[in-house]
Amino acid sequence: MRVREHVADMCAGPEGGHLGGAYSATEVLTALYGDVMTVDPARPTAPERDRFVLSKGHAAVGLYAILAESGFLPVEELREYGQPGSRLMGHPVRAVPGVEAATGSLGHGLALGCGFALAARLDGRSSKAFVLMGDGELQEGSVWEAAIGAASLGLENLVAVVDRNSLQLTGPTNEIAAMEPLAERWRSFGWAVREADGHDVGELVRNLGSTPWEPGRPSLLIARTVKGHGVPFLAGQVASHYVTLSERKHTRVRSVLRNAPVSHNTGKDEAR
Ligand SMILES: Cc1ncc(C[n+]2csc(CCOP(=O)(O)OP(=O)(O)O)c2C)c(N)n1
Ligand SMILES: [Mg+2]
Repeated sequence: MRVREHVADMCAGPEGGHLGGAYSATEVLTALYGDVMTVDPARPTAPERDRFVLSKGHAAVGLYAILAESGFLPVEELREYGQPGSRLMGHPVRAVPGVEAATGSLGHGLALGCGFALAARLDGRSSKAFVLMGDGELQEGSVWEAAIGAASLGLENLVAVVDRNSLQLTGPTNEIAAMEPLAERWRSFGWAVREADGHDVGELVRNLGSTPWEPGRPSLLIARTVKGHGVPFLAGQVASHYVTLSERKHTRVRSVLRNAPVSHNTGKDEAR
């Protein structure tokens, strides 16, 4: 799929990029921008638009790719990623059309989403706020403050997705900090919770497109994913977190993506 190819191209530049977390989130981004969200690239600041916050801002290369494929940015601009003077930096900023918030310091996106959702309610708009978090990111205490706030305010127009790729910067999330039972934890905070195959666009659209799942509650989707999904020699590898692809590796990644397009159903085979 073109999003993954763009990401590979960006990660082959001098800046490198967070490929693993962009590939685990590719189908979530595709579902959101392709079907679920009400956004218009011709009017990126229209008041009635839905808001998206990439709380795991390090996956910026994935966001730039989907924004370009959705018409917010010229596809050619992706070549400028990481170059001096480019607005496409290692972490996203609001100078980029479609980027609602500067992110990269983990743990802040859910609170931003709460603000967007509350503002919409106060203004009488039907806009929703969508927030994508990493699973390692959930170790930030501010996430749980925002989770309490969202449920207390009854923000049913807030939708959060956890990219549950089970890896963070230095290893498996469950070995670094106990994460489970993740769904029960969010439920106990007052959220409506569902789980889905995070590489199945249809399943993601069905779930993310039908919120609120419970009246008066914010929605949390645990998207089961594989870090680096789509390229067998990177999938499920901690080392996929941040890569600068050599010319040889770039060619290999491009040929895998071209010759064996990613199945949207499961990442399990490719993790082996
Ligand atoms: C507050 C903060 N601490 C540390 C970092 C450095 N950092 C960048 S990515 C990352 C790991 C995040 O893991 P996860 O949330 O699971 O992301 P994913 O696996 O989706 O890439 C860390 C620690 C950061 N960006 N912000
Ligand atoms: Mg992770």
